[in-house]
Amino acid sequence: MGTALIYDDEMTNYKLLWVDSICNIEVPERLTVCYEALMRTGLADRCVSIPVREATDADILLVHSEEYLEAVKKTPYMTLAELMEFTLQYGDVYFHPNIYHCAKLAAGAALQLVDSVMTGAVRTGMALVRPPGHHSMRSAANGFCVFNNVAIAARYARQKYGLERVLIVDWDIHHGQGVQYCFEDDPSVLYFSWHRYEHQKFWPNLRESDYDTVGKEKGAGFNINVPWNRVGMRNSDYLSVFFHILLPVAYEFCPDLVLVCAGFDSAIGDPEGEMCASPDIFAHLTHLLMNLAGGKLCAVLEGGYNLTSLPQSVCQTVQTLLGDPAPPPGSLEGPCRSALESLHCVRSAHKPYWSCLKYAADLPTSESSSKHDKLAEETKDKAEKETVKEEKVWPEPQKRVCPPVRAALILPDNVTCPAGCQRFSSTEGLDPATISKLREKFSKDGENNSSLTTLPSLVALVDKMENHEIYSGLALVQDVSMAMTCTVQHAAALFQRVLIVCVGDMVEQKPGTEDGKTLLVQFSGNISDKPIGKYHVPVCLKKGCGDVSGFMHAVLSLLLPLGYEYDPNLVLLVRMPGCGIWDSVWQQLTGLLQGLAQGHTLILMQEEEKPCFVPTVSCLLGNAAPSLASLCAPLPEDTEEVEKLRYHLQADWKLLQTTAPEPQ
Ligand code: Q9C
Ligand code: ZN
Repeated sequence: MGTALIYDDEMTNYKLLWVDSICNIEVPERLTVCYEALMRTGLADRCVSIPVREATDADILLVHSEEYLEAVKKTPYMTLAELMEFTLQYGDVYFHPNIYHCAKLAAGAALQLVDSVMTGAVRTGMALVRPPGHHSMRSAANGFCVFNNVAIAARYARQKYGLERVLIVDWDIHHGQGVQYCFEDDPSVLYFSWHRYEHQKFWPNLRESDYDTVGKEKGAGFNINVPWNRVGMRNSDYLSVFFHILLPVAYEFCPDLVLVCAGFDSAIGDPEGEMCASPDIFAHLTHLLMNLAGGKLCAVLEGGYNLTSLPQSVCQTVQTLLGDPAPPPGSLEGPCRSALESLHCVRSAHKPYWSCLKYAADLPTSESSSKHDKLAEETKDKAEKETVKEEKVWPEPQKRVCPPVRAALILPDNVTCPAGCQRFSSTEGLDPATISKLREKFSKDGENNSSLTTLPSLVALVDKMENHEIYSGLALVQDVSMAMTCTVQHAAALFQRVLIVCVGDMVEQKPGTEDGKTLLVQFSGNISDKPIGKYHVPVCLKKGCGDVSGFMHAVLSLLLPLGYEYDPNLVLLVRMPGCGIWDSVWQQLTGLLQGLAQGHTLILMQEEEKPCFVPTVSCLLGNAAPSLASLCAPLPEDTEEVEKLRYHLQADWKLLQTTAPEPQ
């Protein structure tokens, strides 16, 4: 299942024709540098190229008024003076004789993308378009936008394919107020946007861009605004919002399709956003959305004005859509105070609407914390005005590792190896001393235990993952506990950090150490005999792993933040027999964890679990997990357990925080 790339250089054929210091950043080169970067890196060739089309009047009228469409239709015949005059009635936008044509192509490109994904021609895709769309309103151009490409695409997808729920993720650094207005009272379209806000001091300076605009009437709860009240937000701030707001809500919403307003003015170096997130963060943002809606994701370009970080970010997004594992998230320092304040406000505003947020903290009734923020801000603003804006520099994203073998499987002889994988039983290159040591260690009672036979292969597989010869692996073993103990021992000697995710109860002693070489997260129905520690996180769920909502909540808001902050070199995912996890949940877990350790996931399963082995392998190969049904409320006990753990651990793991510490 491929990835579509939709582009036509006709969309570079319009530009600003007069002097305007606000609009001069929206240039044709924005598109050409992106396309050239995709060509140069070979990414374009790996995509399915789909032609653009013009959106029809009927398409455009899904969102815009007839009067507005008729007015825009006249612009190709206007003189320069008339164009300038026409432009004046709107905010921060310019017209050109060819912009109407390009705007029809931009909207049409979004619709072509929706069609390609919905008909199954591809699984995902990206449309590189100009003009952008998310600021344009029913009867107004705004913020470089003429027609609202993504809003039109959402209505079109709902109508043509009978979709019930569409999620729009707007990671552009501006608020897509046009999208918000379009779907404000519509519960079938969930709109999420983060945006530079600075307490309404930043464009478009709207009161309704704040966290407390949550949607109206039936649509209450289906509009999520995350205002950034400071510039300089970093990777940790963005990821925190994904882990603690967007992903839990998105999984509860259960979309049939995900549309991304993919603006890259939220990346470092952008003159509009002034944020500090690195271009490779978009690999993770993309990856984290790719297991929703069965992987049906359409990214449509919006903003992005730094001609270096824009193409880098686009390449990261497209490479992730193509299924290449994400780069290491690097060291994340945790969210800043201002981001935590925003996070807290948003979670509390949306508590009434989403059961995953039911236990979110209320806003403090006193004005203490906001006062503190205002004070700090005034001091900071003064300091900022005195310093000259200096050019940001950042390293070019590293070339992502792409080992030749995607998934290697250690299987009993009677199990056939699925297509696209490599059967692995090689012990070549293994030190015989290592093997005999293993045998000594694990053969109890001196008997020649037949479950020992896979151990040398496991060790060899771990070696090849360390060499980047193989991405990921799966072993069907006779004794999962023994295999785990053995693998952990070997991997901890080889890798700096190993994340062990254990689903179900362990029979033998717990693997791992307290020195940070391993981090163990264990999900089970029983209370752990070992206490919670920085590197030992037992998650006790009421129904074990059998409650979908409780388990997913724990994965999204506990396991993922821990995993990202820990930044392992290997993820060991262990499925204990009888753990009771649903196959679709197990697949989600497998898919999500592949964002870590550059895709180096090693899965251990007991031989009897053969039925779920093919679906698991499919996820290792980069296929999306099937969509979970709309999640109901997690059991209160489970939410409490996750909250308790987050509270215990947030001093050690900053990505678990959701509220700002009390000011001293
Ligand atoms: N410096 C998009 O990114 N000008 N539009 C703001 C404040 C308008 C951005 C002026 C920016 C529009 C799609
Ligand atoms: Zn923008």
